[in-house]
Amino acid sequence: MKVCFDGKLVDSNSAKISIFDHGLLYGDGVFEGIRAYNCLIFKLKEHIERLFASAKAIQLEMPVSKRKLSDYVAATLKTNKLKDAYIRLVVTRGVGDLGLDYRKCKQATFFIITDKIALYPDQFYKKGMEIITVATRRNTPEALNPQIKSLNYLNNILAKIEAVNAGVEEAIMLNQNGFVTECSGDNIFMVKGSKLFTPPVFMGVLEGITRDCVMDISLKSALTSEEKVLTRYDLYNADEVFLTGTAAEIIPVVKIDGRVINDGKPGAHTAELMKEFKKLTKTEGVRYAL
Ligand code: PXG
Repeated sequence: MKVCFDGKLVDSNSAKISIFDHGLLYGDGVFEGIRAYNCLIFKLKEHIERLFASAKAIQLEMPVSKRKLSDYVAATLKTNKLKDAYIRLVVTRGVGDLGLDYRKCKQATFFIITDKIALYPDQFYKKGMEIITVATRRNTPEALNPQIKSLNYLNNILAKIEAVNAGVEEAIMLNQNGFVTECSGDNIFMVKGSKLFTPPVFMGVLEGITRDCVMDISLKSALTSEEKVLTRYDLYNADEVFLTGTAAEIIPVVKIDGRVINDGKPGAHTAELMKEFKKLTKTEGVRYAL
């Protein structure tokens, strides 16, 4: 398996990060998770844009242009002969010394890993999943804005640990005021009547690309979508709940904090959105040849 390391295709075993890299020492860096479906890189432009926006927010000068980075992604997939893949793009502040001073890091490091996708169990999609609310609150936008897809994911990992300890796979995080934000690696949606709701970005959520995509799909469906401040009460009494993310795509949720959502089965609107989303992944994207 090859990876792209600072613009060079090298064997994954020989790609090494320094112990003085601030990405490791301080989580000082940004990343993206992207997918390719049958030689089409889904929403590549949107992911590259978000990566650059995250870098801008942490005042990290990107070591490569958007165009070059897109080319490197395609080249890495091609070298590894991957038709379907998970793509991880990482940019770190680079090598510095033992101190927070980011100015000591003269050159940002970047790498691209492409690999087979580790899919969620089929059961989740067919039967829906159970999730819980955890005590760990989402980072506040005033401190570390969740819009920044930074290498500092401890907030999300702490939430995930709570979920796993309670025997479920995902965690709903609330913000400081107790309103719903998102899960550890996915955005959350609910359906009530013919309306689709998801928490607004200012609540403290990552502006998910799958989230945007689902809202776009809903424009052409019988559902109207709206960003709305949501409480746990709203979720418990929803007709349907589902999660969205690059890795998860769209996963129905059938139980939250012990409350069965509606009849406990994945809903019809969710199924329709899953179908339409699948169609998009088959037809849209940046093509590469193997
Ligand atoms: N919220 C958070 C905190 C995320 O990390 C999403 C929402 C969904 O965003 P996108 O743009 O992917 O729709 C994410 C993204 C993984 C994995 O391996 C997780 C994400 C992306 C790719 C892989 O668990 N999370």
